Amino acid sequence: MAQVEIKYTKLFINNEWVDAVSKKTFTTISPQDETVITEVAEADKADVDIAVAAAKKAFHRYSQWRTMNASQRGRLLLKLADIIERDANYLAELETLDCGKPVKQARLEVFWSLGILRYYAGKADKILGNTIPADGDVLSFTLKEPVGVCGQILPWNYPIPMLIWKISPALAAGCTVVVKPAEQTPLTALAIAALTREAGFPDGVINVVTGFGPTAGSALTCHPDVDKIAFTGSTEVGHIVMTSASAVNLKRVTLELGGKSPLVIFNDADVEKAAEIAHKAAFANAGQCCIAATRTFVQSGIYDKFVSKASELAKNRTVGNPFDDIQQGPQIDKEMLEKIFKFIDAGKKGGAKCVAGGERLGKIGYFIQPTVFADVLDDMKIAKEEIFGPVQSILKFETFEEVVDRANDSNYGLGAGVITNDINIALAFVKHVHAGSTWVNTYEHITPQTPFGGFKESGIGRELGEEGILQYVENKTVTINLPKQCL
Ligand code: TXE
Repeated sequence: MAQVEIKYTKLFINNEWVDAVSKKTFTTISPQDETVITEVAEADKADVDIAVAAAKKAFHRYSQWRTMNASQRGRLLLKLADIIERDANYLAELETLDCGKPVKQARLEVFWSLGILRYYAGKADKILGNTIPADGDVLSFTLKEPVGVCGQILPWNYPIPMLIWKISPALAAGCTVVVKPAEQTPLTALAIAALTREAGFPDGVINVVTGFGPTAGSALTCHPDVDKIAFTGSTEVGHIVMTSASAVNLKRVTLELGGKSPLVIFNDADVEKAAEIAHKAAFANAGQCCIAATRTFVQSGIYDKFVSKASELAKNRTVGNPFDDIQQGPQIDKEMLEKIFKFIDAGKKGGAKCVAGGERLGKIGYFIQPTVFADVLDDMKIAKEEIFGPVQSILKFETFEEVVDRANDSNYGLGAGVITNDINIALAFVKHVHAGSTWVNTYEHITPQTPFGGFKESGIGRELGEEGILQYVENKTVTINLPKQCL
């Protein structure tokens, strides 16, 4: 295990490091060897109340933050980006320690996040309203104003990117934030909190409360002084978040939830290339990815060849110590390990053909062999529910019409992909598939500029791009009575 210095384990409130009011702590565990990494302060309602009060004060109309020029907010974000870049290697190692992803992948994710931070830094002074040719002797225009105090609840699968996705548009828009990282991966959010202080963000603008969902997370979603919640996590908890937000103060809610994304490969595709795209689409981040293409639909003419190539790729995928040069590290925790094996067992018992993997790797650490099931049918558990592990399900299809209906037959609608050389098929698929992001001859290509989010139970609202920042502003319409001669 690499030695990575852990500098911060307390709550970050009002630019200060503080213990939880209860003095409680919780352990964060290494997914690689199941040892305790460290103890971290455990926030609950009392701490969330203090953090929200700090964020509310920082949002006061005469505060340093509210009176700062928008361009200066942008410069602060750029400065933060430069400091994060300076510490990129350290942050990547800390991320790997806490969540087990390959360190080279963690490094790429830090740089990918920097692109998002810088994109939104540039947007801070470009959040524009409209002038409107309204009826009557009036002048009308709209102002885009920051929504207020934002609670931001993060998942454990991409801790740094998810933090940056959430804080960048909120801060660019002029909001203040209280962030709750996932209990499995609190360390990098705390390390980045320290960097926000170094960058010079005023007190209370950014607060980080580490703790559990039903306590700290719920205290945020139920808090009457929180104006907006941005949540990434399970669809199950998404329902809870929505219910509490609406019960308390109708706070604004954006949700980025689960998926069961289809990737459809037609007969005319290059099988080798298609299998590689599908492999990455299913196994990236050990399958712990909301847009993982977990339903690989393959047309009958190339089906057998594709299955054999997919199985070969999975068998050759390197799994092991995430600090080494490997492709896949451990799953996040014991609970997820056990959950994934329930799915693998269901696949085997349900009649799908396991053509690669299917077993645990080693006895220590949460490692699973990359697993491929062929001959999967639509009504099997592994084809319907989100597994969130390194499991690819391959399903055979015959016609375009059939596969579109089958791809859309899901409560989810996050990602979808199509691989074909026929532009008509590609565009028809894009038009008819129910998904927030669709890719043609590629997959999982997410950029700072392009909105991301789900149809149906995959979520509400969009992150990234122009749409992403609009989720953090209120629209104020201003109408001014003007005598006719002034118009
Ligand atoms: O998610 P949870 P879990 C899916 C994936 C996975 C499943 C369960 O299928 O197998 O979710 O993972 C906080 N009020 N995704 O249990 O519980 C929690 O502390 C407020 C998809 O980790 O949804 C954490 O910070 N907050 C997903 C965050 O919610 C609550 C990424 C996510 O935890 C809360 C992760 C509550 N009552 C899992 N309960 C994606 N969309 O990428 C929990 N939380």
